[in-house]
Amino acid sequence: MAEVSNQQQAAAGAATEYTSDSIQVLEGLEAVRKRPGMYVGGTGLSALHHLVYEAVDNSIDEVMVGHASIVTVRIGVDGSCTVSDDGRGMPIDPMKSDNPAIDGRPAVEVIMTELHAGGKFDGSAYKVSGGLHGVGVKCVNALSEWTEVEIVKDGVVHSISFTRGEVAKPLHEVGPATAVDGRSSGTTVSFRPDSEIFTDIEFRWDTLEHRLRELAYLNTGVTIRLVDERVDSAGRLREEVFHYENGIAGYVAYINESRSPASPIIRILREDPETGLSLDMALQYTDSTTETLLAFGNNIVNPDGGTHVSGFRTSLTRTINGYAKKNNLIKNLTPTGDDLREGLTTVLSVKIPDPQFNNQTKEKLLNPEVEPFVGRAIHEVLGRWLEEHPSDARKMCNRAILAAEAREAARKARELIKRKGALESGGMPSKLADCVTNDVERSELFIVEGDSAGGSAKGGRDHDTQAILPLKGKILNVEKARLDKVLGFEEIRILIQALQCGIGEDFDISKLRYGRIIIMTDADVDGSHIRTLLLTFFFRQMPELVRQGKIYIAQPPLYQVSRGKKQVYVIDESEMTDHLVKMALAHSEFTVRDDDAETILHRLSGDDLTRMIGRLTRLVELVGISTRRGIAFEELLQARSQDPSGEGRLPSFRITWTAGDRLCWDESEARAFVEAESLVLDDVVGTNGVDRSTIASVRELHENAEIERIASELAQYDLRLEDWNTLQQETVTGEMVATRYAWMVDAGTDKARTVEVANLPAILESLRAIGRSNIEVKRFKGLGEMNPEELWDTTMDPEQRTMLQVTIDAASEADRLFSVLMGEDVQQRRTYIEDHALEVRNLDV
Ligand code: 1YM
Repeated sequence: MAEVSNQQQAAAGAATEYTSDSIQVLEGLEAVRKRPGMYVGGTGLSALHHLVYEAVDNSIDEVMVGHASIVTVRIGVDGSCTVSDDGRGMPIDPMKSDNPAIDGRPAVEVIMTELHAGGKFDGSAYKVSGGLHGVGVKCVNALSEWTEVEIVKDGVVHSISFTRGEVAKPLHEVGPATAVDGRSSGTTVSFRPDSEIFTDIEFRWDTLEHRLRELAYLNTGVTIRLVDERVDSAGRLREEVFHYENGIAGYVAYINESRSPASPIIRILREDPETGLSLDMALQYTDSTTETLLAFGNNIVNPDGGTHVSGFRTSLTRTINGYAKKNNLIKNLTPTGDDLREGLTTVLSVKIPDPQFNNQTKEKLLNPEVEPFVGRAIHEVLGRWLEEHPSDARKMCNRAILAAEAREAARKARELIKRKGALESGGMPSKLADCVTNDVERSELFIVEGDSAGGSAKGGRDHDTQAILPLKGKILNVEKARLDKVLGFEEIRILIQALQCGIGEDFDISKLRYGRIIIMTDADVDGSHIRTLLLTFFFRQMPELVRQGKIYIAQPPLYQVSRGKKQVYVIDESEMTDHLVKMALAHSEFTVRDDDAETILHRLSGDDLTRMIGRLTRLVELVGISTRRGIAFEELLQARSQDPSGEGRLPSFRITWTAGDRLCWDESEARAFVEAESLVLDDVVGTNGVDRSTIASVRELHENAEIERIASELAQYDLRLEDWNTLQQETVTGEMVATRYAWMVDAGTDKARTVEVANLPAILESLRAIGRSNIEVKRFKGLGEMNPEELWDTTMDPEQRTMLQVTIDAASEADRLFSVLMGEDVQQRRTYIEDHALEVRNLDV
């Protein structure tokens, strides 16, 4: 915990002026690179995004103490991320220290490289937006291939850069900040995560969007802007701004968007200057049957709750039941806490000077003083609210009484089923083809759509470990049904019976009969609907199974591709293209000739060839991005001759305004042009009161630097950017002439042939065409169409299959998603589906 408090103490409050000699130094950054798990929770996607949050947390702190107003997060085409704010700027003055290792070094350098070097705690303030393990932005530096920190102070830009945590270019002055920066002070941290550390270095829009929105709700008044420069398939840049005046109350409204409200939103705010504790919460009843609770301690989500949640629960029950009793609303059944929270959406956020969490991942808040603090605040504020709103209060009580009655009905229904044996261990449903083993860890249950697929699955399975449960048609949409109604459905009873772990109050995961529960449905619309219904069931009725990662989605292939005697199965079109390319590469060579197309300069095959094709594919992708942004690549290529440095580089900035556009090679040239033409930059001023025709934007063409880099790599094979679309292949008589580039296919066999290639993109097009020749593609319509052997080989064999594990990394988002998809608001559902129609991907909540 020492680590955490240190960071909590790192940034001082508004009144405390920071000076560089108050920084303490403990150890270096190698520790972070050696054990990323300790510091950012691993090397996977969550750790990757964690880097962004560390930088964002610094900026939010700066906003919360009143020195900054806007935080911008930008994902670059080159896979980098840039976080910036308009705060005071990280300190840059030289350190004064007894430790000779740091004495005299610029503060920013020490902040970025020395573990545990934060500001000294003087008891006057604390850092409330909490980095996960409290080591802050230095983790970003340690775990990035490169990091650059740009600080603007008193109108001057300073910069320092690092490579894998080591200073690469010491702090230096860049020059005066001009109107293009739009601010006289601030901090910008740019970094590219290290692919030697992380398993996947591609930032996900949805993940960042969710967390940044959450942070904007939790910190009223903050403005966070998220920009994705990677450009989607439709050529759009994505950009979203999160700013909520109503804070947490707005969050509750957002979560409840597709539910019908059953009460106003009630806001409870409390601060205790003595202990430094503060509470901000909002709650609202809806007509849904589920409870949604999001709890935060110092901006960190606590999925396992903790003392703030228990304080809330106890106090809510006591307060509402107290009111109901006092007003004689309760007749026979007294609502339990669960009844009182049915359909209740709550967002609960506490801020604590010295937070204590149960473990590294901060799942649960432990501070004992929080429970009575939250409990008392709720009792007083909610108690008063009920007195002042008798009609709403009566409705809330009646709703809970109804829930109590339904619970009683469900209990009776369960009893009845129990007596018939359906929910008891022992009696297994007759449709289930069970496995032999009793070893839960090794066993799997496949839930299959329909009897015919069930037949193939039963025939193909490993009898020892795999059980098959075929379900008929669509199960009930449980999104809006109470347990008593859910239990009325036979297919659901069969499922519960097969799992053996009970449901509702009887749920006990230790009784679960299988280690994995695998949903195996067809790759079509019906299949995906059934899959969503099943996921809704698990998410709403047995959320613990989802939380513990027991639920999987099988990935049956859509195609079988055969070439000669060789057969492979592929999941979708894009995997098929990859595969065809791989096959084509295996029996082709690529040659590059001199300008007269006579002498062969390079003959590429094997790994060399694969690498070259990889680089070229990326190049074509980047050119595609540039084209979709509205700049023809030919135009860019031509612009190379105008490079003022004479080096023939691609331009790296574009200015656009109503009356025209212009390419530039560096930012200062762009600024000079904007000033000379009296244009106004859009990130400097809003559009208010400014003539639109004079508003210009200067956009950095990040991808061009990347294109140059790849082009220089390709030059080693004499592949030239100039050959983008120039080469002539066909003569007027229609005869094919040799060009500089050619594929030699099946060399050394009787099928040997040469495919001449006209230009750079055509190298890839011909390769795909070669891949498609002599192959046969069979498309599967459904699981039932596959014979048992095929189904085993492609989807069920643990040695070969791929499966998706269903996880909840953003519980609130998953919650909302299910409400939208399964709820009653048809228009909202349609909008959601339209918005997401282009993202053909598996539901991975
Ligand atoms: C994109 C990341 O790091 N902004 C930032 C960081 C700091 C300050 C301002 C700052 C804080 C204080 C005084 C203070 C940091 N300061 C420290 C340290 N954005 C980003 N903006 N002056 C400037 O808290 O007293 C660490 S970060 F260590 F100096 F306190």
